[in-house]
Amino acid sequence: MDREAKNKILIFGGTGYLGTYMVKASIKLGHPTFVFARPITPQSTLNKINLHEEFESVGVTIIQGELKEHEKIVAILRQVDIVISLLPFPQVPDQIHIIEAIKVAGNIKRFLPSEFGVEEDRLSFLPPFEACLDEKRKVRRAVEASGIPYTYVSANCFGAYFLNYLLRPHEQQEDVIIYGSGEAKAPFTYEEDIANYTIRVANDPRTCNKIVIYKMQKNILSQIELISLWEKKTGKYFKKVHVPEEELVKLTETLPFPDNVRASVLHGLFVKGDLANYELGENDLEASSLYPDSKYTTIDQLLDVFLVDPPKPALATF
Ligand code: EMF
Repeated sequence: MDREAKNKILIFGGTGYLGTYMVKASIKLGHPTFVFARPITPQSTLNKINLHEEFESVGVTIIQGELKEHEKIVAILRQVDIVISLLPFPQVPDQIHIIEAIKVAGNIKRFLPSEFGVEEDRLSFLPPFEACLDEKRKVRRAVEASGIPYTYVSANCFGAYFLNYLLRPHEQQEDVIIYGSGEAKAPFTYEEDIANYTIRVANDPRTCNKIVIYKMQKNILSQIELISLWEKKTGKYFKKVHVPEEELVKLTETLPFPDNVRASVLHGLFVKGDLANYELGENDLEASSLYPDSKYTTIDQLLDVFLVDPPKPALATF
């Protein structure tokens, strides 16, 4: 199918951590791609300016504006087919402006609100993270009430992000931190696969008004398994420093924002193992089953990449 026949995709948050992967995947899969981004100002970082230039050099159309510019957003929506939001906190509640504009425009075939992490309608976490998830739940309910065709994506743990966070390959450290016993498993999805699957999901009639979970069997590992793989590949042995559950719970209660949120994310993911603990229901869709032709990167393969050229660590958001 030529580019013109492909759905036009508008991405909010396209210059963020997962957003850059998403924009590149949209272009690579042949979609006319638009990014709604905050205006470049004299205070904008060089990284942001360079990213705008890089995107435009590969054919991305960038519309600069603020989420409160209703008419501007309606006008751009009328030129596209699919909307993907990757807006991070604290902009998650501001997605209501996108929902309102989509209702007025009336032509959007699918809206994917800013999710991509845990499946928040099935899981609960300690208060700081739970409060963030409550905001995402409110957006889901507003989307459902609006009647806009939607898909929610739960991609679980971002692969490169968490390999950096847990193994810290950029630091020459002798020890590695393990949250809890280290035996609880978590599902990981490499960011490039999150983006590739999501562009396909957004265009797939089978996923309309559904939740799609990215949970590939080969990528469900515990911290101990992850560290053991890394030790074998690096030939190094790391001293394991355990953070007991009770200490992590205390950190969720005492650390300032956003560190308290991160502590509650770690507690849910790696101490309770909640993401790996629930089984997919018969109505659940799982990405690698939907697209068996699409090879995904295993964590073992991603560790091989890390061995030679570890992606630089980033501070993802919630
Ligand atoms: O910084 C984080 O975690 C550090 C421990 C945030 C980025 C992690 C995150 C993960 C999620 O699902 C796995 C945020 C939101 C999520 O839904």
